Amino acid sequence: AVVAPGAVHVPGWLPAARQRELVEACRDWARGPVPIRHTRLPGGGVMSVRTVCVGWHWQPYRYTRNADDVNGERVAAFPQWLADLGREAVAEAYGGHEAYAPDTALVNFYDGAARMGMHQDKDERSGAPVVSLSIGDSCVFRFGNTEDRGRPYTDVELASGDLFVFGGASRFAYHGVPKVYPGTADPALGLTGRLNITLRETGLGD
Ligand code: MD3
Ligand code: FE
Repeated sequence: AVVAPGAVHVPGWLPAARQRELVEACRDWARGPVPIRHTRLPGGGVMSVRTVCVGWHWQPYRYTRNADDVNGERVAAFPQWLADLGREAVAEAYGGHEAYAPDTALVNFYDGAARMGMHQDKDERSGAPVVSLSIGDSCVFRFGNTEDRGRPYTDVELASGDLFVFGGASRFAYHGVPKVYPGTADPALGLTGRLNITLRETGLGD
């Protein structure tokens, strides 16, 4: 479904086996070299989601190779299979074969109380699309406008296996996650809570 120009939602895109593989990969990344953590904001706040990064380390509001705000280690390398998955995702959403070369992934883990406030993603030096993959519990995803955090916005329920691609005019829209529905994931996934994996091009080069 096209939610807005450049914003395409593909429910149930990831097969169950692929979802389980991604859960395992996220478990590995969460262990290290930089362990999953609640990101501290410069204003003193702490995010309720826990995040681990792959390829580049995101800290508000820049990307680094080493997690100098956590343990100083270099983040895990961005695997080729994840770049391939990103290309498949963009091709599925937009049709045809677009050039897409994501070099970083942010993995967000939500427990039942975690939320993400309305924000824009503008730390990347690239207008390339962001690919979002949801796994585990369902949530309310709020997709807003490019002007401010308020209305108009559209609430969309995201469930396990859903793909969302944000490119073009939607790339710099405000968005957030006001609610997670605990216990809605298939128990066979072996995951309590919600995982969201976003793939991005940082535009930072090697
Ligand atoms: C629209 N993550 O990591 S995914 C984030 O579910 C983030 O964890 C949320 O917002 C999550 O920055 C929402 C959907 C999403 C991700 C990136 C976007 C929507 C976006 C970038 C631009 C526009
Ligand atoms: Fe975001």
